[in-house]
Amino acid sequence: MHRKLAAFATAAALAGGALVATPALAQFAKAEDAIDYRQSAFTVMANHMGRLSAMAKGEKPFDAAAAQASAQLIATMSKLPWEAFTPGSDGGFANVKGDPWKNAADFKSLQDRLMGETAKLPESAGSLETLRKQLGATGASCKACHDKYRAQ
Ligand code: ASC
Repeated sequence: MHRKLAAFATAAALAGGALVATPALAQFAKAEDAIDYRQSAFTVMANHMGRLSAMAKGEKPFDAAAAQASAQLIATMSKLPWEAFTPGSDGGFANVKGDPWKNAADFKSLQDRLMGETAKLPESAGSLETLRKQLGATGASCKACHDKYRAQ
């Protein structure tokens, strides 16, 4: 009885402590799940950046409604990856360099820069000229982080 109670109390304390100390970890059962999640968000973003880029370069005709939809998706998706950079999720197929966990303030400022630029994309998508300009600023914010923290 006492041992069972003690085991229960220990398990509850551990679970409670883990939830308080590392809320993000609770969303992902394994490091691989966190990596999958954030890479999925980046994949969707890159796909829609590619669609906008094709219009900006004149490879595809400018379609304001499609551009608006892609811009809105990019703005939304750009909020998702960050909680999935869970501590220890740097192995395997993670594709990370430069230790974003050790440089958390710098990493966060790059996230904020990206989200700031993507938030301006939907409004910019009304004309090809404004879209081109804001796509350039957004792409530069992608690249600033990739140069430091994306392995390839
Ligand atoms: C994209 C895309 C990226 C960024 C980066 C900007 O469209 O897929 O990873 O922009 O290339 O330099």
